[in-house]
Amino acid sequence: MPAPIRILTAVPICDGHDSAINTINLEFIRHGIEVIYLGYHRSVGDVVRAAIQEDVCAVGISSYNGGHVEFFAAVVDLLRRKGADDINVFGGGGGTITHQDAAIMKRKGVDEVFFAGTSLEEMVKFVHRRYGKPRRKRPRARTPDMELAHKLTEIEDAYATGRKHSKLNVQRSTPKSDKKHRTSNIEDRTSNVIGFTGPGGAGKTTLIDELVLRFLHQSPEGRLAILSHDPSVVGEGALLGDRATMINSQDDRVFMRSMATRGQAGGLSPATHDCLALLARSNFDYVIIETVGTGQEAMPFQKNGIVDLTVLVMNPDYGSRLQLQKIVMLDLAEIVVVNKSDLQRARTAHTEIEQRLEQNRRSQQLIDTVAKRHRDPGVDKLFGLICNQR
Ligand code: B12
Repeated sequence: MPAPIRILTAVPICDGHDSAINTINLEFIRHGIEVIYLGYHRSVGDVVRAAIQEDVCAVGISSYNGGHVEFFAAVVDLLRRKGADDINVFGGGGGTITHQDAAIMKRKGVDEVFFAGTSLEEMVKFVHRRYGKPRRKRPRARTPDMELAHKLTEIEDAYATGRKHSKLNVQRSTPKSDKKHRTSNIEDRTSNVIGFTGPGGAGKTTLIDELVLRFLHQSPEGRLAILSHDPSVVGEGALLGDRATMINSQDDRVFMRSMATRGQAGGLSPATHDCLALLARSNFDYVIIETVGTGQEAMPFQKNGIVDLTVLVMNPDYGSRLQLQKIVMLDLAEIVVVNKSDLQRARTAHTEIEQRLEQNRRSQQLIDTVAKRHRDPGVDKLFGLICNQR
């Protein structure tokens, strides 16, 4: 099976018209395309950085508030200057983009502009026809981030197509049974790997973004990587939308990659381990891995000990106390976070989870956070704990 087409979509800076792109995203994923959605009000630099890190075939821009000739051209130009000229640009903007504008945009390197009245089917066909073929020989990566992005694609593609990928120089080793070695079995790792998991809607992505903000302030030279997962079925598309939430993470010191689970249950993708191994050897201070929203039985990081520290993020609204007995990760996580602790049920949740953790007789930490709140003291405490375990 060929690897899914991956495209990035975004709405330009000073533009909040996201309704069109939301509709188009859904149509693309219904037709087997993996869409990384960057969100609205995004700068040229943010779009190009994301396109390179995600190593997409093309960027789809939806523009309504004017300035489209300049914005589209600036994206094409910056991609070329960064040596990523194999990433194409296309898009639309209803009646706000005239035919004359579109002709100028095409002369400046934009592949296609769609006008009002185009059917969704036509756009899907265009993407399959234009970007569905395997990419020709890749241009030589000009930066370490671009090289990393290309290698991650090779790994994902090898898994998708069932090819062996021994040539990719991704080493695997046997699990360490010695409990004292809490480091993962990923060889030659230089980074600390922190795993975040928990049910959907608990606020994992927002929490990670807040931790990234603190890291960027604390370490002016530091770099970190994020490997983020969203669910998908084999051969189907996926909406990889974490970038739209992660505002602070749109920074040159953050390398972020979005992965679809491509049919694997449990929160991660078949290619995750190898991708993580590569990232962990790539001189980041931290590699953060975020699972999809998981169920009670999930133990995403148990296999081969792929993380150094596991954080379980819970929503206070998990139902009755009995439900807690069934959540396996409550036995395994080093840190349990009750996010959205401004909600009414949060105090009860804290007490019930505390009692549940006491049964384990391990030194697990329990922290209350409100990740969406600026400078939340709970998030500060979590950040301190993560830094201290290094
Ligand atoms: C819906 C809408 C809104 C909604 C937006 C809701 C949302 N979350 O998106 C609301 C009411 C909030 C809004 C607000 C504003 N709006 Co308004 N809005 C529109 C409206 C009516 C429709 C746009 C739309 O979503 N169309 C639906 C899409 C699916 O269809 P389409 O546009 O025909 O696009 C086709 C193709 O171009 C293609 N396409 C589009 N994008 C992409 C991307 C890719 C990758 C691909 C492949 C294809 C593609 O898909 C469609 C296929 O048929 C337009 C008027 C119009 N008729 O276009 C004004 C319009 C865009 N808005 C306008 C303005 C001025 C504003 C405001 C500034 C008003 C104000 N003073 O507050 C604000 C700004 C909001 C902001 N933060 O940016 C102006 C822009 C004028 C300009 N550029 O010169 C317009 C043109 C109205 C007008 N005639 O004055 N707006």
